[in-house]
Amino acid sequence: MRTQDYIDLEKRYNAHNYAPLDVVLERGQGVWVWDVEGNRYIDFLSAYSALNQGHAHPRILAAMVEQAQKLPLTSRAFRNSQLPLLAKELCELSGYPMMLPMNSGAEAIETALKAARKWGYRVKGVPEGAAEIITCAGNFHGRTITIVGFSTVHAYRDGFGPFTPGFVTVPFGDASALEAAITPRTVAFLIEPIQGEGGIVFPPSNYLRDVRDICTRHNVLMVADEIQTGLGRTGQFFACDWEQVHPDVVVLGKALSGGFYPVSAVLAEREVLEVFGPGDHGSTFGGNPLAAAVARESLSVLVDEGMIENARLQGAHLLGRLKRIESDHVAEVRGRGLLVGVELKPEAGHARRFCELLKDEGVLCKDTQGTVLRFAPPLVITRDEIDWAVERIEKVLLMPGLGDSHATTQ
Ligand code: IF1
Repeated sequence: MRTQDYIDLEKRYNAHNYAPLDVVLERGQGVWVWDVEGNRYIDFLSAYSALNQGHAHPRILAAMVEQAQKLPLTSRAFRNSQLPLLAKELCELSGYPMMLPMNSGAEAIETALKAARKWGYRVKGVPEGAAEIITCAGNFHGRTITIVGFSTVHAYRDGFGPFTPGFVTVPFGDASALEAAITPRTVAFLIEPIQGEGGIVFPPSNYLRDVRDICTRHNVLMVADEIQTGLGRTGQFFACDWEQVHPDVVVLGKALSGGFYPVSAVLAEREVLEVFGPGDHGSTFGGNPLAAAVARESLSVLVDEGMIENARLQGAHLLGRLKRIESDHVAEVRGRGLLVGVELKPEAGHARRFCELLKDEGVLCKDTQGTVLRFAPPLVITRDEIDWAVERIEKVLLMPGLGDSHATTQ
């Protein structure tokens, strides 16, 4: 079968909730992937940061195979010999006293929201049913009805209502707006330290610190969604570490499994996670031994192989090189660690078109917001590999007249 055969099958039998680039991948190793025609590409998306450890990391693969042969699933009706070790190792590494495992990012966000509400009623003393949670304009936290209910993006909400009440929106990066929105019923503020889908948007410096102070003063839980920014992506374990901010609750997913398996977790202070009792929350697969073994090894390789430091080092190199490209199409280049956004001028045409051209050059990446190219390679990338990719990115960004070509939408 050739590329077009796979595309035809997918179009015929699969729901059309995505518009992927027309490249059909079948193999990956480190920062590289190969398509069904044998073409090689550098992966500058890393499955939206789920592949921080690179494709098919041999140590994670070995841990996965070993556990799959022994015992993949028990359900939480019984105990397993991997979950307690993951809980200990993740807590020690992250500085939190307790964790709760789930599968997808959205499920872990839902878990954090449930914990925050129950904490509000049982600990803070908010009247039952009245809890308010503050979220940011431009947020992305997943796709459940509750979560898209507080999205400010039309496409994520359109046709999916009615939505869960109890959510309030404030502008991202505006600490005074947060403080003004807090009422005696506010239980939590949910925030991405850097907005990913929002367009790699950085808040003003000291914002996270101000948020921390405001939340502390008003007895509101600071809940950080580090699903995309955590686990070394920005050159620190958590993106919040850049401002030495310790949220009350942190949500992890994506790279927690090195891309092998859906594994997510909520990390929080004891007072928060202790609101859960037997029977009030759970998941068939959450905390299963295969997930736990894979997550344990994914965390180990991140630390053992210096990937977080590498993200800082190579990220600075990538950002520096991209900033030096003198392209008429580029409005701004911004980034931290290996999470980089190249904002195109409106007249440059849709960012998707650039992604298609980059694909033809052997660089896979994803547009967001129509105007931003998102670059987030695996954290195992070398300086030479960055240079290889930047040469191609430069070639595409220096192509003239892209604005005249047809703009494709998502
Ligand atoms: C899609 C975006 C990225 C996330 C943050 C929670 C979740 C995500 C900060 C939910 C998931 C993914 C999901 C994927 C595309 C992708 C994405 F463009 F949609 F917004 F990364 F930027 N919090 N992000 O980024 O985690 O339930 O998916 O495990 O939905 O198409 P999930």
